[in-house]
Amino acid sequence: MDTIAAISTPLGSGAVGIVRLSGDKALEIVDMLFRPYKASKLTDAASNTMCLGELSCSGISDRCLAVYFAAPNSYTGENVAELHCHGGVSLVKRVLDGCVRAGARAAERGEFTKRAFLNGKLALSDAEGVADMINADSAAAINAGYRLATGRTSTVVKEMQAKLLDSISYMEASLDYPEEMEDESKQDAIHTLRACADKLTALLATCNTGRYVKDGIKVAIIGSTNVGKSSLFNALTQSDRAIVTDIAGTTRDSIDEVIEAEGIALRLIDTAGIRDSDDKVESAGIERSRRLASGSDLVLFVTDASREITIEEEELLRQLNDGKKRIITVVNKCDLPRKNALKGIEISAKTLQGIDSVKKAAVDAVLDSNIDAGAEVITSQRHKDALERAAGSIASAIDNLNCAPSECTLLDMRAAYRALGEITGDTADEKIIDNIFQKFCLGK
Ligand SMILES: Nc1nc2c(ncn2[C@@H]2O[C@H](COP(=O)(O)OP(=O)(O)OP(=O)(O)O)[C@@H](O)[C@H]2O)c(=O)[nH]1
Ligand SMILES: [Mg+2]
Repeated sequence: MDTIAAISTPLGSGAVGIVRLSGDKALEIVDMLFRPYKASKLTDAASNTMCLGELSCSGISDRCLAVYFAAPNSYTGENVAELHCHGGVSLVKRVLDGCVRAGARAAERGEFTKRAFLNGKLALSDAEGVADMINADSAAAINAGYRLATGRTSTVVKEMQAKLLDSISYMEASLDYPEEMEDESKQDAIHTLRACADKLTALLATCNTGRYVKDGIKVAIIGSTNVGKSSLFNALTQSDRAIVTDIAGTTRDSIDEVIEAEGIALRLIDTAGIRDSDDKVESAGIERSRRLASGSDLVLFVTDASREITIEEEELLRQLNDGKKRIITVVNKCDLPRKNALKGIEISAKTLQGIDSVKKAAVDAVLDSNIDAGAEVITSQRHKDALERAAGSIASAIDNLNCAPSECTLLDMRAAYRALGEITGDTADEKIIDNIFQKFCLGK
């Protein structure tokens, strides 16, 4: 393979900037640019060991660290070298330029990880886990990415594929033999198919939770004007991002912010208070509030404890219920005398009473409590699609097994095998693979 090079750290002034090389000439190139202080060249020193030395290229020098990982024991499976220089933008760009002049090519997005996949170091789903970890913004999302990256999903999928393949081979072989053997192979197949069907059902049941774990929960704060939505938003985000006044109709445009609760990202949206308004700008904001409510995973319906519930609020609640929204009612201003009979979580955005209960309730309302924390969770739509197709083919194989020729069952079993292979990557076509790696950052 040709040799690729990229800056693997974000471009900006920082303590360290890493330029990474992978390919046939990676070691040769690093030896041209870098002189360790305690050896004549980096590759004379031990693999996987940092060496201090002097880097010279593109008219600049740096005292820095370098390391190499000899094939096949590297991230990509190829010879890999890394130059850990000082993290100046101009400096690392010149180092990359030096690598290119010495014979490397600038890497494309995700090309290091793509090579790791092509060299059998990672399953395709493992590589997706790496990207998920990089893009994660909550502890749960990082951990789900980590489980994916370290092969939890690919192992389960490969086990199913292996069992299917055994049954397929047995059934194929039995076609040329007397009926008893065909019956035996069908017995074997039904056993395998039922086990796979159960596993797939269990995996697919985690998809909803998986989506929230990975992408977070979209929470719209909705209610009449002046009930304290923006005050609640500020209390939850521990900021003063939203403007709070005692004038009804303060918030015109929505604002959003991500917080973490119980390890899950909550994507909070403060919205304009909903009421009848002749004001053009306010009406546009109210229209936006309704859209955001309907596009959210959860609505925090805020009401004011210090006054009775209004007809408009009752109407708004009815509309939200009709839209099948998950709703948590939040009764705010509980520091004032209570006049509002609506039941809900009692809080005061002013004294911060009950704010933690709102966070916990938001997570509990959306996450499936039946799924235990350490369980395998499907977080990717792509994996979900493939699992659904595999489950469909397996259901059809089970249906056909005793009433159609074995060939029909075999077709379904092969289709299930291929669908599962799209997850691990062994039957994924080039377009899918390219699409996945293009979502990576440069240098990964
Ligand atoms: N006593 C008390 N006052 C509160 C509380 N929360 C908010 N307020 C007051 O209620 C008024 C309205 O608060 P906002 O947060 O701007 O209300 P809002 O729902 O965002 O209002 P709009 O943006 O106009 O829809 C302000 O004067 C706040 O100080 C609370 O918990 N207790
Ligand atoms: Mg507001």
